[in-house]
Amino acid sequence: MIELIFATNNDNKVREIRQALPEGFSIISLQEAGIFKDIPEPHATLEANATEKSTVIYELTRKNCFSEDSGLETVVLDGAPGVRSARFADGEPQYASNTNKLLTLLNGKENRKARFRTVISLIIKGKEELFEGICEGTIAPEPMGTGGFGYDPVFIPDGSNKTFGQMTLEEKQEFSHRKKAVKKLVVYLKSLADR
Ligand code: ITT
Repeated sequence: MIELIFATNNDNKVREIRQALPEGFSIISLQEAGIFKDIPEPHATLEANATEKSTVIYELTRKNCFSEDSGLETVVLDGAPGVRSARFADGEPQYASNTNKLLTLLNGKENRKARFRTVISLIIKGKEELFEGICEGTIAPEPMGTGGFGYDPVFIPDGSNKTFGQMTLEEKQEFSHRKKAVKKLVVYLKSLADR
């Protein structure tokens, strides 16, 4: 069994990543590890923030761990909200106000192309590896569905006519940026185990 601490305070991410992991892998959330810490995300890239989060937890625990930073990038807003996705509106992590701000900024814009991007930072035996997952799609004209979290009700992945908010978790996993990054993480961890 490969056991990793997942350096996140977002329960939705824990649920999605647990569901995406095959047998033989188990994750411990920060809460389960008894770590109650708001980890800063001060950097300008997903990569740097992911590294910050995994490094803080590695230095605290000295155990194998990983973090992920994700964001929604739109073409017409030059990549925004991007690394600021969690705090797009008012500097506060509020899913509904973030989504409303995005819809307001895209109002009347023809190009509604967007992508979700996840960067995982794994620290194993003290060494860092990064893994990326991307899901291309478009922003719906209004929120649809109540599933998932964050921008899910307004994101329609390419290849579907439903928003992530209208999908079950299993359906979302077929397209998910997070699942794609997790798959790469699993391939890497299996290759280490085989060595
Ligand atoms: P941790 O830093 O504790 O992991 P967080 O919620 O602060 O949790 P991020 O800094 O990575 O996570 O912010 C990502 C934001 O991007 C998140 O709050 C959502 O608004 C959005 N987001 C990321 N992945 C998403 C997904 O699969 N569906 C919808 N929104 C997503």
